[in-house]
Amino acid sequence: MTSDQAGRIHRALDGFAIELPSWGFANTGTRFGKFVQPAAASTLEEKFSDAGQVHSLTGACPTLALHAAWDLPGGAADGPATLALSRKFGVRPGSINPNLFEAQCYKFGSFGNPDETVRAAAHAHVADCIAAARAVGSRDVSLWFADGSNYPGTANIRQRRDWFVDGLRRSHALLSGDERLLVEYKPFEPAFYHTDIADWGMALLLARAAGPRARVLVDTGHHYQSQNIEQIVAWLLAEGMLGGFHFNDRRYADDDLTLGSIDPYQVFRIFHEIALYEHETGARADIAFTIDQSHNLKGKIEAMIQTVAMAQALHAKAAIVDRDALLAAQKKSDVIGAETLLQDAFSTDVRPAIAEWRRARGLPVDPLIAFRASGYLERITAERGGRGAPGGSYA
Ligand code: LRH
Ligand code: MN
Repeated sequence: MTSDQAGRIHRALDGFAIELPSWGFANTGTRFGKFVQPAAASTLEEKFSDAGQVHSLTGACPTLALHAAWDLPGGAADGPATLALSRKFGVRPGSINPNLFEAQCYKFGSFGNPDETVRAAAHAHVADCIAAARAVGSRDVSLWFADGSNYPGTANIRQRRDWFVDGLRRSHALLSGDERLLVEYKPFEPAFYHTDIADWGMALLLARAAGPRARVLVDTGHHYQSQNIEQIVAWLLAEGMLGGFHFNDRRYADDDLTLGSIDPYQVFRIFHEIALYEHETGARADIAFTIDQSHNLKGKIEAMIQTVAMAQALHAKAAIVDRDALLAAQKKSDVIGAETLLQDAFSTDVRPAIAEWRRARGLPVDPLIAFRASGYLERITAERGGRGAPGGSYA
């Protein structure tokens, strides 16, 4: 590790923040069940408290993504109480995620529902979320739609597309300042024949149709097995339409496993494409990094700390790619030369440089060991443990 590389890692980590999902601290499950963890968070205060732990130990996650129905049932009216929790635990409210998939009325969709009263209800929910975002000082309203169908011929795909254009335009018109709409795509689940926003192209065209404050959100778990995700990232960067990520890992589908647990090279390649874009354009990519995982078997706070540390390590590895040498190798089609530059960076042990970065900022060298020694888990298990099994489907 050269001192130049260590310096690049420290600068990269100084500029790196990743948002925590409130639902990642709560008891979640699969359609086959939910294994309850006594220490799991179920109130917004507990979610902010746990996020505060992760941020205080890693120094890299100053914001908490909130899911409207689960965290802000009162919408904007919950603003003052939410800001009080934010001040108490030192983590700011992050992206606001409308919930357009749980209510019974959304059986046949939300923005894409043939019933215009349901579409109007969905529009109103997103409007409430935009007001809630403004009330807590959040910039992003992050939209994911479960909308789609399960059988051929049962949905008018073009008609539903038009309704999405209309709905997103209505929502976009309510934005102000630097507020953004993030449009997340997903190829399937819970719909298993067609999903209205199924891939990056559909999300890009809809975001463009909505207006200049709309961007595309890439959830790493929302791709077919053989899709080249970093190529999609490169295209969205080139189009100026990449707004954010939901990071997780998967072996099969939208498994929502912890980042880098299955294919760490995947996330490294994504960070590399972003770093190369910034290197070549001199522009800072305006991207919101967020974790979107469900921790069914791992301790939720430990899984979150593990994820943030992995994200920092992969971001650090991408920061030390010799990009000038890479561009030269690419220019003369030096295949092995170019490939080796990426592999060298990926196989570099960046842990000593990260430990130095943490030490210099008064952070524990190993946040997971520090968490285990803190007694926090024992304390919240005692405080929260007595509660029975929580209700609710996802979180
Ligand atoms: C859908 C999704 C979406 C969330 C949910 C918790 O699969 O990725 O981002 O709202 O998970
Ligand atoms: Mn997601």
